[in-house]
Amino acid sequence: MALDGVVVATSNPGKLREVRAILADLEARLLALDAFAPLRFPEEGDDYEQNAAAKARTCAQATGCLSLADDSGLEVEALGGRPGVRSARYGGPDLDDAARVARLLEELSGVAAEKRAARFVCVAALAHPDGRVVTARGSCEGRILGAPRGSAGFGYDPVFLAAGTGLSMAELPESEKNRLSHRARAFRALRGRIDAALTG
Ligand code: ITT
Repeated sequence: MALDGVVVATSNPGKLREVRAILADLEARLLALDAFAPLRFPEEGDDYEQNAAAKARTCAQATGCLSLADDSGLEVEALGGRPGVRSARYGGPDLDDAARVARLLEELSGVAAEKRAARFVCVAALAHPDGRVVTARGSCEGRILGAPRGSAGFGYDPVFLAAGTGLSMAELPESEKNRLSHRARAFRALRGRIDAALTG
């Protein structure tokens, strides 16, 4: 089934909302996956680029539409970069966002504020129905707080102090997160390719 628009291949409603805001002035409708029959995505591996490309390509081939996806994660220096590409799977499949945050704080208990450096990473992918894929990466520096703050956003936002703001990602106004986030940077870097795909 082909529709007129670009499909955002994510099952995470927080991501969908952000991608729509970041690409608000795009010359195409951004369609949610639920406009289509349920899709099965491949198991995720340990490489952001490959995971993002696989999600976008699977969606583009199944829907016949240009498709966007992202694979993202939180890299904590004191944990050697974990949970990183496995951020959605951190602590096992049964945890929700709040439980993953609690587990992260527990793992970091006793680690001093200046040793809690972290970064969010996002790889955005654009796939054509013929299988071609391009990707772009963005990141955002910060630090893990001692306790959650704020209620906006999703995932690890309440414990991520965004560098230079004095606020957690969940305390920032949405427009501000969508200006400085890893996701904003990745999709802005991909923007020229998306525009070209829509006109070409
Ligand atoms: P899709 O694969 O369906 O897009 P997902 O949530 O499983 O959704 P990922 O595999 O890319 O997506 O996992 C990324 C995880 O990293 C996500 O579940 C959050 O826990 C975390 N994360 C990514 N971006 C984030 C952000 O902007 N704020 C807070 N946490 C974020």
